[in-house]
Amino acid sequence: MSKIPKSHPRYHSLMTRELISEAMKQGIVHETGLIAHGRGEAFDYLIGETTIPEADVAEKIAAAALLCAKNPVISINGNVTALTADECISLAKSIPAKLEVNLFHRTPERVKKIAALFRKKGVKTLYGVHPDARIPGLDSDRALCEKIGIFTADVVLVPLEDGDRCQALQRMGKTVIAIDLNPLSRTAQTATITIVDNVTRAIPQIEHWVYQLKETTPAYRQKLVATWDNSKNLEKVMGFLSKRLNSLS
Ligand code: PTJ
Repeated sequence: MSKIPKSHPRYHSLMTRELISEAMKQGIVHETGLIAHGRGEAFDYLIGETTIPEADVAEKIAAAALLCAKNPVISINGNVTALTADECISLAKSIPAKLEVNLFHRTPERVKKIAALFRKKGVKTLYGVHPDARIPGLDSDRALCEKIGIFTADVVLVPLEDGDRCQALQRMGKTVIAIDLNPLSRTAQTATITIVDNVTRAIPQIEHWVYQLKETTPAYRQKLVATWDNSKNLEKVMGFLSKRLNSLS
């Protein structure tokens, strides 16, 4: 990794870039993952590189949905592995939830490398390595999944998703929690719960809420999920963005 001085005003952002770039060299992140990261960075800049209140409330509802679920699954891709493997493992333990590898640019080599990394970090079962089911209506390899994992999951957390699978999972009747810095993306627009935040901040914050909400009753958590209005929250995110841009101009 390149040496970035800690005093650099963009230290955190540059270090994150280094992580993504290193993971691409190792064959974990697909080269288009760099482009996706750049798009994410641009939106993160616009929201002020912080968890905005609208994201925090969505993270709370996401935690409630994951705790209410019978078979919750966290979907893992290249970028998520590079940026938040430890945080996803920790979140999965706190719920508890399954971790399933699901790649848009799927190759046996990438799956193997990602599985090896999770194994090294102590994960005994990473689902999706040997898929035995397909998500209906999807032609890409994103459709490949595991019967006891994503295929039968009632709640799926999909950090950094492409819109097609998000819609296909919705058609299967699942609750889809998406983390996407772009509030205009198809994923953001179609998910059941959309978190407009950086995955590096969102995953630990969902875990924070998991522990807070474990102190409440199942009825309270169910009510939080049932009364969630995703469109309204997305409207508020857009309101936040336009206010922020106006205040800066
Ligand atoms: O590892 P694979 O093969 O499954 O491929 C993963 C990528 C990310 C390449 C693939 O899913 C893809 O092409 O995604 P998209 O369609 O480019 O969408 C990625 C979305 O994630 C974009 O809307 C970005 O704004 C957003 N994004 C990028 N980085 C972050 C992010 N959202 C949250 N946190 C980030 N760090």
